[in-house]
Amino acid sequence: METALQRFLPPPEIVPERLHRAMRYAVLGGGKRVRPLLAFAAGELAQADPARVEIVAAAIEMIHAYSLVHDDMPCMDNDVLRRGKPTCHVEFDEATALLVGDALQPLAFQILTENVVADDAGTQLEMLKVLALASGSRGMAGGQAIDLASVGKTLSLPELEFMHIHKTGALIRAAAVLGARCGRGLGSSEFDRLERYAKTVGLAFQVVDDVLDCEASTATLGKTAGKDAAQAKPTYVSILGLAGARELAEELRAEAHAALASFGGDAARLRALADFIVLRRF
Ligand code: GRG
Repeated sequence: METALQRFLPPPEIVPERLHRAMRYAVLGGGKRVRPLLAFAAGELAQADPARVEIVAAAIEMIHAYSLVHDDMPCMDNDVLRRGKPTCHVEFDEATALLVGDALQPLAFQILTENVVADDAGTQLEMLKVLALASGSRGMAGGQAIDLASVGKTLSLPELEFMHIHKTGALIRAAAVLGARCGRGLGSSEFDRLERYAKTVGLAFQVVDDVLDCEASTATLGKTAGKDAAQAKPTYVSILGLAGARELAEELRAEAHAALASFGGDAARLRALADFIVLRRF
């Protein structure tokens, strides 16, 4: 994955050098790569060629990296630390950070149009639409808008879930869907179960993120800990308490495993990822 990302990002010595350096800074050398791992795991379920999955995984990671750069900017979360390093706007400047996002997003779509990732053009076009919807106002960007509007408010559990299904869950679902679409066509029941798995691990990811924000240190997370409470953000912990949030994460892990129950060994990595997402400490 790291090699693929290096390859798809513009070289730092090409004009405009500063923007290209900042794009590489934002994407390379950090991050858990959860979304690419999900794409590869779902690809394995559909016996996809890893060379194809690598392309969709890189595209998704570029969208994710851009969202982190923008999320950290002063107009949004205003943070100084990400992936254990100064955030992009701190290391470079605000205008460059804005442009990093502006450039990473189309680059993701560019690599999905320049490379063959599906057996037929119709499926590939459908895959582009999946990524566009997951990233836009009915996906991640919309979830971020709801998040910004909910600071200082009390949300109900369904409202919180709605926000996270969009903000975090949409791209996680897209990673699993696109990874699988690189391979053989899954039957509709198989696909439904994969989607149920993806929705569940997407939520579990966020629940654990909320728990870690309370429990883990800034050094372990590589980003500022304790921010949710400091910014009066509604979270699973603020609604359910720490023990309740941990319990929910475990329930979601069991649900994710249940969604995969009828799959055999091809789903082994998806199962391992559900465990990683819930049991992670960073
Ligand atoms: C700016 C359009 C726009 C969207 C931002 C994803 C997002 C929406 C904001 C990130 C803020 C945040 C802390 C969200 C909670 C869950 C999350 C996505 C955490 C970061 O993802 P990780 O843990 O990050 O996968 P790494 O660095 O490991 O890739």
